[in-house]
Amino acid sequence: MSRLVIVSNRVADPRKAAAGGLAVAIKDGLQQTGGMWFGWSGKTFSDASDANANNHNGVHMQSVGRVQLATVDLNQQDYETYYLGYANNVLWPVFHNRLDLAKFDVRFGSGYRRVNQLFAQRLFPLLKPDDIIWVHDYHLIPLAAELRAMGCGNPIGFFLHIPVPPPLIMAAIPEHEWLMRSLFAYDLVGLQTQSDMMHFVRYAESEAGAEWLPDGYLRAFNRTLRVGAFPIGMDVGEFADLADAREGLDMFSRMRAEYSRRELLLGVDRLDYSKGLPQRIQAFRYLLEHYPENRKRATLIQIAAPSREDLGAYDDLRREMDSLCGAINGDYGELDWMPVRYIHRNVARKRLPGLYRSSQVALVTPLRDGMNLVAKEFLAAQDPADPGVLVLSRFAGAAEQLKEALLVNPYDSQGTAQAIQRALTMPLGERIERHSALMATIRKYDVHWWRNAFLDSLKEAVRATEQHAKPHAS
Ligand code: GDG
Repeated sequence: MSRLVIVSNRVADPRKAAAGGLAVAIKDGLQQTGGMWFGWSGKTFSDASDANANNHNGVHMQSVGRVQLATVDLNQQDYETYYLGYANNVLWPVFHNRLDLAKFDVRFGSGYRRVNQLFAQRLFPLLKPDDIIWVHDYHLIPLAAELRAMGCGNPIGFFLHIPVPPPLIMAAIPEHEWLMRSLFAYDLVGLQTQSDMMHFVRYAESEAGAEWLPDGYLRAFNRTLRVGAFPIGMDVGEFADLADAREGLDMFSRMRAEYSRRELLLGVDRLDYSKGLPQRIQAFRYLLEHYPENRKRATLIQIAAPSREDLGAYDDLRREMDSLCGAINGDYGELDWMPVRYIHRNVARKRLPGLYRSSQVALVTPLRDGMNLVAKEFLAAQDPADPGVLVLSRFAGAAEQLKEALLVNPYDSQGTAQAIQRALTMPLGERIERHSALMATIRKYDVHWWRNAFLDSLKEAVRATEQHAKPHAS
């Protein structure tokens, strides 16, 4: 069996539940194949002497069971230009349709290219001829092109966890042509949704003159690239185990005891402007104003896990949330009831299932989101005999799959408030019906399906390309 090599910006110990996200998604694939996970250590060094502290030609190697973790440090300038600059001040905002928040600076682009070259230089000597390489997310778009330039002929797939913007928004990135050409060095590009696929293909056709071939292949730059939608799923079983573990049960009973007389609404997000948090608070305010029966009755718990605090836009958001939550509590709160409990801290992953289960309604209302796993986690944690209701933004990738949720436009506070009211008053029979349909979807398209579908499609793409002996670009 070929070894799986995962490359992503950050690397986590796949045995730790706290790692969450990608670690949970790929741990089986890594363990089964004795795989390697390569990425940034999260550390920076400020001078060249510190760089020598790295072993194995600049790579820290650590074995975790059968899996090897290989990490590199970055210097301060690379951290600022590649990570804070290009990844999080250019690609993240633009791909989430926020040109107003993008900061275009030529130094960011060169830092991004430099770090991708560095990753390729450090990774290439560690590769074996039959390794399958799976690169993750927007930090590493040009990695395959750098590896190919060094002579790497391995199958390389790329999965983008964030959405693809409409072609004209994408074209605002000064280096967009270079980014697109770089993507054609992969054998497969995986996206979250059909709408991302549509944007990607339309962009490639209009800006790169690509030809759309049968079976999901695009031809441009003398290369053939396969493109597919692989909506990321969750590990439903792992989450059920977490819910049944001591911390999960403990959290559930504490929340039930504390809020026995209340309806609990819950939001769990990284504090990020893509998540629509101010709009959510405004919708909740509208609910209290126009459906006064919810006063003294409904409480919104909003967990906003700190994220990317070195960036200015996130500081502004934090201040805006402090002010909105303060105002709603000041205007509507009573001695024995606060409308919003806003918690700007990380909650331990083991406690999340209990929190989800004790809530009647989840508010997952991003302005734009690649998928949104919180929506799926909330559903998986519910009691099937008395499940809560999911209020979901139509602009989350998850909305393409989770059709039985109450879909809302998060920019419309009145419409969102009406959906929340509907959720709070939904009869048990309808809740059960919707929940069981949603569970069938998240069980069928779980994280194992996602990984296998992507890797099978990658292998097929490589076979098809070899059969046609299509020339590789340099
Ligand atoms: C990107 C894309 C796509 C949240 N708060 C806490 C916490 N979380 C966990 C959740 C969930 C994960 O973080 C968040 O995942 P999302 O999918 O909601 O969003 P992003 O972090 O923006 O992820 C997204 C995803 O990649 C996967 O492809 O779905 O669209 O933006 O698992 O539970 N975990 C803990 N404490 C918290 O306070 N422990």
